[in-house]
Amino acid sequence: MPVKISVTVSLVPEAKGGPFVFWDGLEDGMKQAAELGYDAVEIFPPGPEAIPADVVRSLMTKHGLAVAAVGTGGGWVKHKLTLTHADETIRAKAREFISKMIAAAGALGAPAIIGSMQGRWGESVSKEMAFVWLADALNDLGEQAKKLGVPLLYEPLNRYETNLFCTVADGVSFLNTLQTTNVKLLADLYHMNIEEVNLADALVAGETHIGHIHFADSNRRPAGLGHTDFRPIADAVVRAGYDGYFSAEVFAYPNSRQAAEQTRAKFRELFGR
Ligand code: LER
Ligand code: MN
Repeated sequence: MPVKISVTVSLVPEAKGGPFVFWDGLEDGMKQAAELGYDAVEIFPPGPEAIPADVVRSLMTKHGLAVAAVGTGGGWVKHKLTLTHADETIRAKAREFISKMIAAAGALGAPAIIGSMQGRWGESVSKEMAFVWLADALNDLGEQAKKLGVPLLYEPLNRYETNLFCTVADGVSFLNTLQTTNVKLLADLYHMNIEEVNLADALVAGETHIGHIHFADSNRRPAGLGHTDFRPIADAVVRAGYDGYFSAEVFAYPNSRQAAEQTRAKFRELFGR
């Protein structure tokens, strides 16, 4: 199975200025993704109600696209929910939100992503406590996703966005402490550019645990518009047997259409398709 290419569509106006390519609704994003020869879209919805299975499935059929993944960051952006919040009620709401997102994404054959909803430790929350809460939530939510036949994706973020863990290797160590084997890592090349010694080596070392890749350049612009050297990364992931998505979670730079075109062209240059 070859690697596949996906592009992000944000349905959250409050996230404006964030690293997403298309912003004008699912129909528009999917139409443009199909025109440019993408395999899939990755959706960033405000909540589960924004991606009703019947509506999204008919768009998938119409445009010949899969849904690569669904982000849960709306739970943070809109409701400030995290899995490691000091307040037990907020942690419970965060779990409930993610649980509904797993169900909504699963109905589309897609995994949900835990990114910014992981939160951080500090103040009244000790590091140890945060990891206990995180592990408990991931064991539970990972098994829920398993029943739907999809993994749950967990994304290590850079040091400015979390203090839980920031590298692929630390992510693998953490996954190895879980009871569930259904949580996979999301390797975001932008975060990795800040945290890893060598991106290709980190991807090879973590490959069996990596379920999804965010395809972004060093400055979070589309691949090819920063200083990341993509050739060794592409060669390494192919050699390691990765057959998941490269999904463009990047700024709409210089605009949505050109960001999608640039990403598509870079993917073709790297992978020949
Ligand atoms: C989400 O995928 C991510 O990478 C975070 O930086 C939140 O934007
Ligand atoms: Mn990301």
